[in-house]
Amino acid sequence: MKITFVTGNSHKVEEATAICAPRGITIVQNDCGYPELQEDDVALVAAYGAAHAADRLGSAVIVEDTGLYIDSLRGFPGPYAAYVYDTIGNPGILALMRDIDDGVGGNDRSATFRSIVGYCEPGIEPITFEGAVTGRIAYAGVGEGGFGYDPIFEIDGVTLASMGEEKNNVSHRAKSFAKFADWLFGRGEV
Ligand code: ITT
Repeated sequence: MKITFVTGNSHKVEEATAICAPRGITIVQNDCGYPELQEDDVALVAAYGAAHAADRLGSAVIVEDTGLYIDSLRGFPGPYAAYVYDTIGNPGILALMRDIDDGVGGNDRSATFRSIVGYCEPGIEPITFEGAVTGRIAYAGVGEGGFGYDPIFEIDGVTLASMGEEKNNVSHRAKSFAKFADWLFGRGEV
């Protein structure tokens, strides 16, 4: 089946396609945009965005919202990951974490990516699917692949930007889209 993915980020579309195509789902990008709530919970942002886009387009849609939660920065930038990336970027995050070592007492570089897929059809309540992955913030950017925070987010010593296709097996997005695909399959739509 085909599903419309409302996003302005073509990297997300490439990754969603790599994850969903083997499951019989074709992802079609629409970059018409949607209002992003200033909310602490990315699930609320995705649900609201999906409902708004479904009403506007008059069809079933998905949106996807990502948050990055750095433990030693008390969850910063969290749902504001896009704004922070566009302002201070990876160099700014690395600078904020200059004095933070991996070690005991919670003073470490651990971080979690959360991805929420929001699905909606006109006239129904939106449904959300979450995927999360925990890793750590590297001491410097490494790797040419991926996008956004990928060069500074590592899992078992390898940054997402260095993983190539493997990112689509282990990432937050791999998990949220796999849950969404399983749900579609359960409805008999694929
Ligand atoms: P849309 O809202 O149009 O889908 P966006 O890029 O604004 O696209 P988000 O608000 O979900 O998407 O993204 C929050 C930020 O996190 C943004 O700066 C992204 O570049 C970054 N980001 C999202 N997914 C990521 C990933 O898999 N790896 C690294 N950075 C990611």
